[in-house]
Amino acid sequence: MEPILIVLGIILVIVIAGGLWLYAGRRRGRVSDEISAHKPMSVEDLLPSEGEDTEEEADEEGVAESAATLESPESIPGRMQRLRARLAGAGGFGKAVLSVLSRGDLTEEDWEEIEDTLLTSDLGIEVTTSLMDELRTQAKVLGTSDPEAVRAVLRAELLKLVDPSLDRSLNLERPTPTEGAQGKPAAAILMVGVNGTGKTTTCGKLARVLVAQDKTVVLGAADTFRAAAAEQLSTWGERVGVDVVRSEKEGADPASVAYDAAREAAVQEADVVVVDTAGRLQNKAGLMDELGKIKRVMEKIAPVGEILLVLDATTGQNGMRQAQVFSEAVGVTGIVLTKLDGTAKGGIVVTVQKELGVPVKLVGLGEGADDLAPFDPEGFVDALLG
Ligand SMILES: Nc1nc2c(ncn2[C@@H]2O[C@H](COP(=O)(O)OP(=O)(O)OP(=O)(O)O)[C@@H](O)[C@H]2O)c(=O)[nH]1
Ligand SMILES: [Mg+2]
Repeated sequence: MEPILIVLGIILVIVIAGGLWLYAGRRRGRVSDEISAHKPMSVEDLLPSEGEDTEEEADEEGVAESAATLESPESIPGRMQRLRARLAGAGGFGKAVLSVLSRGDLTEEDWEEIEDTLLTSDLGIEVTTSLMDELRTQAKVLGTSDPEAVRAVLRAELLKLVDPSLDRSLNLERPTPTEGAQGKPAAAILMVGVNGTGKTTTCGKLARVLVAQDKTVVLGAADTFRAAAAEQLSTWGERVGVDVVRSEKEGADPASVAYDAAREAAVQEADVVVVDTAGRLQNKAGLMDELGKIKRVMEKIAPVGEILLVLDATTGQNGMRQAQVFSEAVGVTGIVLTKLDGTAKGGIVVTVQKELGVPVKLVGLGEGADDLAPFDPEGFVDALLG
């Protein structure tokens, strides 16, 4: 064979082999890409790689915007909408009852299911029994085949229990000064309740609402039990832009701090003074007496117009006992029901109002600065019904 033909043959073999190798390499690359596309996502995958145009920068504007909007409190209708959404999200007990009622032709078991739901919602035995009687009667008269009619009946019954006729407004009228007191006293609000129910948070949120209504506010840190408590209230004061009267001394007399706050508010001619107190168990007589003293001392300046008992909605019937003792000790004028966002047991609203004869005035719906709303019976019942 001619040497030239041998050389050409070798070149041809090399070219074919190289082509095959390149083709196989491309296939390998594609397959490994496909595999990596299906690997589980790791934290690193969420981080932008260097030099990549990140969304973080774009978001910075958004963050700055929300920090600015934090200073202008949310409107009341907006809050009520959220209350609805949050209660409905938690699965209000009304919704559960409605779903059984709508089955039509209810068996005795169905009625028992309704009764259990009402009892576990903290409505209490007495209210549950009378509501059951009423629902049974209405079901006999009207039947349960029309879901709209059933809903209307249940809505009307729950609304009756929550009682829309109660006056739920806060008393923010400037009081007449006590004889001999100086300055122009502010409307005084005293926040009381057991440990951890949300007193301090409510003071902060409430101050924010009042500021939004163009009122001048002074906060009083009469929880001198823990240094952190005054710190917590001061943080709220800074956030909301109001003065906080506190004692630098841990363990100072809470009554004297409450007095100083009321006096400072009078001197400043502020509209409202909101005084936070330490959480106390209702069975500690000494601490309950202390509360009476705080009130009496504040009244050297002017009468305290509002004593708000802060109750944690998730504590159920235990909250009732607390409510009674606090009411006996200082005469509660309104209830703040907190943590309603974390429970489907809205029945405590009915029980506490019935047993104390004191209306629920405010509800706490979360830990955020705008998560406090005036209690609106219709909105509440609608939310319970989902
Ligand atoms: N989910 C939810 N959490 C709340 C609400 N109100 C308060 N909290 C939280 O409950 C916890 C206790 O709140 P505080 O305001 O410190 O309670 P406190 O009654 O002042 O507590 P003490 O001073 O220790 O008696 C905090 O983590 C709050 O953020 C609410 O309406 N919903
Ligand atoms: Mg507190």
